Amino acid sequence: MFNLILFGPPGSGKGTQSQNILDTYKLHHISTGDLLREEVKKESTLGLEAKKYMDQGLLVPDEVVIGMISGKIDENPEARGFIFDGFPRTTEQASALDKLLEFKGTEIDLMLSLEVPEAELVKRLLHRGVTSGRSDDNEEVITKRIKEYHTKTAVVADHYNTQSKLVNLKGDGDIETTFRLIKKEIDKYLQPA
Ligand code: B4P
Repeated sequence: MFNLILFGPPGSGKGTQSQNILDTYKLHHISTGDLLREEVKKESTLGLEAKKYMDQGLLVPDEVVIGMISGKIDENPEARGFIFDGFPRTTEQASALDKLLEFKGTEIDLMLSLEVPEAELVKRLLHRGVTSGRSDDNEEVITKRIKEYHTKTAVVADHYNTQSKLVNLKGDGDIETTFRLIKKEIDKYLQPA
């Protein structure tokens, strides 16, 4: 089993590149952002709670997100491996993920961190806001999300760096160029399926 964390600030291309990785390596994709948006759409209790945070550009509480992830791993025992997209976003989530995987006899193999300058992030997210209708893609909320990333999430890279699993990649090229950089790293562990 090969387990990858795709890491980076909001708008760095985690969701976009997850799709490319999925197509090439047939890993199972777990995006906490997508899972939370599905719950919001269903207007479930979890979704209504999560929406309060997401609409403000804040992280959803750890216990809500960790519970969701555990279920998704259990539902896919035959997976070749997992892409964790947008998770973990706090050191608490990282420790919980490590424990969860250890319990299942596996671990994170690699964290790829996409580095993109802030001005480019804002530009991409404002553009996505026009087409996606996402309530968190306006300038005020984007600024809050980037701030949350710096205060709570950026430190998660250190967690995996101390385990020698972190690789930083330039994420400001076009989608194909960035995917070539990602593929070069994953190929060291796994062949395309
Ligand atoms: P997410 O859904 O994870 O989304 P994101 O960080 O905004 O975007 P991503 O990096 O995936 O960017 P994308 O590929 O779409 O989070 C949303 C919210 O959910 C959070 O703010 C939080 O409230 C909550 N949440 C999620 N996970 C959580 C967790 N673990 N704990 C607590 N709360 C959590 O790319 C953005 C845009 O750029 C797209 O339009 C794309 O087309 C474009 N783009 C991508 N790559 C490009 C490139 N190379 N060149 C030009 N444009 C590019």
